[in-house]
Amino acid sequence: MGGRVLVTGFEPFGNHIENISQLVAASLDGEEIRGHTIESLILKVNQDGAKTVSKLLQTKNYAAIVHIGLAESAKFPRIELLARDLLDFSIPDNSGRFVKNQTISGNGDRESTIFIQDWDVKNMIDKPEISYDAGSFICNETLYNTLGVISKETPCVFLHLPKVQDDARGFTIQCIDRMLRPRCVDVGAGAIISNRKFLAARRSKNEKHAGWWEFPGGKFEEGEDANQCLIREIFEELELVVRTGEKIGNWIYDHGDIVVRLHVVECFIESGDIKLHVHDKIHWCEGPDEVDWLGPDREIAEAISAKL
Ligand code: PCA
Repeated sequence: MGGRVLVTGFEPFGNHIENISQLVAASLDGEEIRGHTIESLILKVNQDGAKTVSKLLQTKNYAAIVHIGLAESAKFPRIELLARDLLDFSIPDNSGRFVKNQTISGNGDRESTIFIQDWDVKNMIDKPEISYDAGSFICNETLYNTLGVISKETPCVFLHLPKVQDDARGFTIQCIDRMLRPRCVDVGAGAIISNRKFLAARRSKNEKHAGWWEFPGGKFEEGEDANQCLIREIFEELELVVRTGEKIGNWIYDHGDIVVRLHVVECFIESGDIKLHVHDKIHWCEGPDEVDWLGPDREIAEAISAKL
C-alpha cells in the first residue's frame, strides 16, 4: 500500500532572496509517485531546522525521505551520498549561529541509504553529479541528523540543487521515483555474433512480452556473473554452446513491474544447432532496425552494430 514520502526544502539564507529547494518542495506537496503521497515541509536554516525531521521521525513514518537544498556554487544537481560529521560554516546560519570546525556527534560520517548503482544516473534529467561532500553547513547537518535516526531500509538522500537548472522539479521527481522503485534485477543479454551479424530472438506466444524481439539471456542465478549466466541461459534457450567475449555495456531499464540491469556481452558459437525453447523465431541482424526490439534492446542493438 502507498505510504508517505517526506520532501523538505529550505528557506532562503545568506544573501539569497529565494531558495530553489523551497519552491520545488512546496510544489510537490500532495503529488503522487509510485502510489505514495508526498508531504512537503520547509525547514529553517538553523539548528532547529536541521533537527526538525529527526524529531518528526519519533512519531511519524515515511517510505522515503528526500532533503533538498541549494548548492550555491554548483552547476549541476548533486546527489549527496555522505553526511560528514563536520560543521564548518562560512557564514552564520539564519539564527546567527556561526560554527567553525566542529563535529556534529563525534561518531563519524553517515552514508545515505539509497542504492545509487540502481539509479541509472547517467541518463537522468539535468546530468546530476554524485557527491560525497554535502558541505559543512545546515544541509549537511540536516542529512546527518536524519541518517542518525532512520533505519537502513528507509531510503534517504540529499539533493543539492544549483541556482539554475533546466528542470529542478522533474529531476526531483525522478529521484523520488528511483528511491521508490524496486531494486534492479541483474540480467545477462547475449550479443551472439557470427559473420558480422548478431542474433535477435522473438519471444513466443506464451512468454511475457510475447512477439517482441530481444537478445537471448536471462536472470543471473545465485553466485553467477554475466558470462556464466549467459553460457547457461543460451544453452537452455537455444541449445547453443557459446564462449563469451568482450563486455558491451550495462543498461538499466524499468519495465514497470521490474527494473532490470542488462549486462550485454559478446558471445561466439562454439557448437550446437539452434533449437528454440522460449522464442519462436530468430533473425540475424546486420543493423539495429530490422526487428521490433523489446525495451532498451534497440539501443543495445545500435551499440553492437557500431562494433561489428
Ligand atoms: N543550502 C545550504 C543550507 C540551506 C540550503 O538550501 C547548504 O548547502 O548547507
